[in-house]
Amino acid sequence: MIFLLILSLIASFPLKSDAFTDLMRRPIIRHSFTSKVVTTDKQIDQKVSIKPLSSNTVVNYDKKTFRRFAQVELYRTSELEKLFPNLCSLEKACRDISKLMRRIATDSLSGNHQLLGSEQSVNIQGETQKKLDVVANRILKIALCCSGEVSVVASEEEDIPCACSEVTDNGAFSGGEYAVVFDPLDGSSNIDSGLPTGTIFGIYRNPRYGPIDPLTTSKQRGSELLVSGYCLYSASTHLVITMRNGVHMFTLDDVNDEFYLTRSNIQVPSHGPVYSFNDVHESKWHEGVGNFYRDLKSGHLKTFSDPSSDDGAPIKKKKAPRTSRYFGALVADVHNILFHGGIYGYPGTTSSPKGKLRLLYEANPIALLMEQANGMATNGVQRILDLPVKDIHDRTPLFVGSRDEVSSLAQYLQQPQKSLE
Ligand code: AFP
Repeated sequence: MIFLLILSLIASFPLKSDAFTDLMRRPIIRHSFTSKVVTTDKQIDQKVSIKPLSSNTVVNYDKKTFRRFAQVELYRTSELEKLFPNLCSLEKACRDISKLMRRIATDSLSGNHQLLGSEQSVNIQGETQKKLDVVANRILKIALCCSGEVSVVASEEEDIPCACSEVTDNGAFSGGEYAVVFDPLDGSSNIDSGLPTGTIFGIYRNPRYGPIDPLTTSKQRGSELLVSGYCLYSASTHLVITMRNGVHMFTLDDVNDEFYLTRSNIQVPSHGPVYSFNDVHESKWHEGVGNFYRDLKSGHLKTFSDPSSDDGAPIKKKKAPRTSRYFGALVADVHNILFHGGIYGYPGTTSSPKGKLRLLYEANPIALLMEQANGMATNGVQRILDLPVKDIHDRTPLFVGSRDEVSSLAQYLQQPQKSLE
């Protein structure tokens, strides 16, 4: 009797009961922030074994530390095997600079002004160097030269490239196969306000024959770069790198003081909404850049027919959503575009036709990285990586990001228009 009563009760709530069973069967779905792929709990557990964080537990993200990754990748290309200690030194330098960045404000509170901007010097280009620029520069120089495989370091903060034998004051450090160029602290004007900054680096091989001349070695085209990347010091510290094997991102785990692989084979979207320009100089840009910029902002970029064809008028493309972001640090702006798609631009002006950014230390490493992520980098007319480096402090206009937006800019510049000069 009781059994029949229970049966009739269940039968009277069929919908509720079905919905409940269905809900119980469904796996819990998590949206993975990094990959935008919907993943179940089980899949996450299989991919990474994460233990709860406490001071004495080790987080094992599938053992993909930066060093493990570099070891495996370099081993594949036996030609680059010797780069391993060099990359480890770079990684260590990024960790050290990241720690300094995190401490800078509280150090100032406790009266330790050693690393603040109060003590300033002026670099070769007449710009004020914050103290931290100088410290970051020194950290990188020592770390790279002591790795043993680097014989030349060229820094944006110094007037000429240095031989490692001079940096270490030891002739034993003169025989390394590689030269490293870097901007130790890109976006240093952001330091005082706690906004993002970065380190940009590129690695070349020394010419195989003849004595190593630091200046000649450093003046190679971007197309000769073996490795390039940046460290972003922001809410998290990221090391983003290409060894000409795609673009990979590592994130610093502050607890373990270890960089873990968090994104591999990053591809910049072929088009995207972000535009990053400082338009304070807009009135002094080349007319073509100005036209492109205004159409970009309005969401109506044009496509132009081949100038040799006869049908004339440009076609307005379908309106595309746009959003403006500008951090004032190339590393941060490029990082944002790498994930969301769009274009970063620092054009030349009538008074500074080559703009502000340095070809060797900023444009070339970022250009290789963006090309490896399936994006583009030009000065508006030519591919950045093909530009000759005449002087180590050469500057260049830079347009970098998604293929659609960067190639559209090149099209605007090809249209007949009166130059501003
Ligand atoms: P600082 O290192 O002097 O702050 O310059 C940063 C930078 O070279 C680059 O990272 C920025 O994108 C660009 O200059 C910002 O320049 P503006 O302040 O002229 O926009």
